[in-house]
Amino acid sequence: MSKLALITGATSGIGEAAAIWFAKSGYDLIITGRRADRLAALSASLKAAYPVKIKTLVFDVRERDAVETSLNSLDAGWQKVDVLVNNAGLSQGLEPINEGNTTDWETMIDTNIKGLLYVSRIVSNWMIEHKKGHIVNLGSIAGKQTYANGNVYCATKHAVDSLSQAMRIDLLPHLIRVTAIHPGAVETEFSEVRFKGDKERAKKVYEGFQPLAAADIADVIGYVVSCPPHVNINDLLIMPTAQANAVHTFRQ
Ligand code: NDP
Ligand code: 8X3
Repeated sequence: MSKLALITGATSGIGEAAAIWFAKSGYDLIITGRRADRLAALSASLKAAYPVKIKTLVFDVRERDAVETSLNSLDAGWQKVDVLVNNAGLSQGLEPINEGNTTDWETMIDTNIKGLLYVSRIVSNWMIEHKKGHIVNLGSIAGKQTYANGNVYCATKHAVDSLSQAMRIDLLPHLIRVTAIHPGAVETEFSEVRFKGDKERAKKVYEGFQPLAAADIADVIGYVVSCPPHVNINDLLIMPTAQANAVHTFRQ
């Protein structure tokens, strides 16, 4: 029987690359995001390339009712999730705390923390029921280190770090594995979203050094879920070689 992975935020970047890794590795998939057209295109291309079953679910992780209705609409077979990748997330803005846009703050908190919790609550219960499961949370170097003007984004990723520790404890009696993956700079749509469509400013973030690619993180996710059942990678920090930490990047 095929294994099943549920990936939130599969419409671009790390989530999309993870979906490709799982499909290539023979997993059936539930892929989610807000952009229905992208989910449909990804589903079609993966089904054309690999013998996998794919369910697409369109919802905004910030909307608790929508998350619950959408996930609970899955029939019993689709609830037997082996791997949940809590990837949907974003940053909005890069301003000092006294100038921050409060709507941006709410968007980040609602997406990166509350959205992750809404999805995890439902899926962890399925995992408990089926006596199996592995939750992979996308944290960030921003969840290990706070950098100038990163304030609320960094706080949300510190929360992901903390919630990953909490899940590991609370789900321990059920032997559900929980891994937090904390990447440094990965060139995706992340900076374009942070700078609200300003492509030039977004491009500058990755100038002068080789950032990670989304596929690099997908490979790491693939590694952690492929470990034998008695092995859990708790926490992984993965940086571009040219980036020592959140603030020291060697640019040429
Ligand atoms: P992208 O912007 O390329 O992808 C973000 C994904 O999240 C999209 O699929 C988007 O889908 C989804 N998403 C965002 N908001 C919502 C929402 N409200 N409801 C549902 N889905 C949502 O960025 P990345 O791939 O880089 O980011 C993926 C994760 O990795 C994030 O959690 C990010 O914080 C983290 N990360 C990224 C790093 C980087 O440098 N890029 C480094 C460290 C961590 P849609 O818009 O269709 O809803
Ligand atoms: C994304 C990486 O350094 O821009 O989480 O916060 S960073």
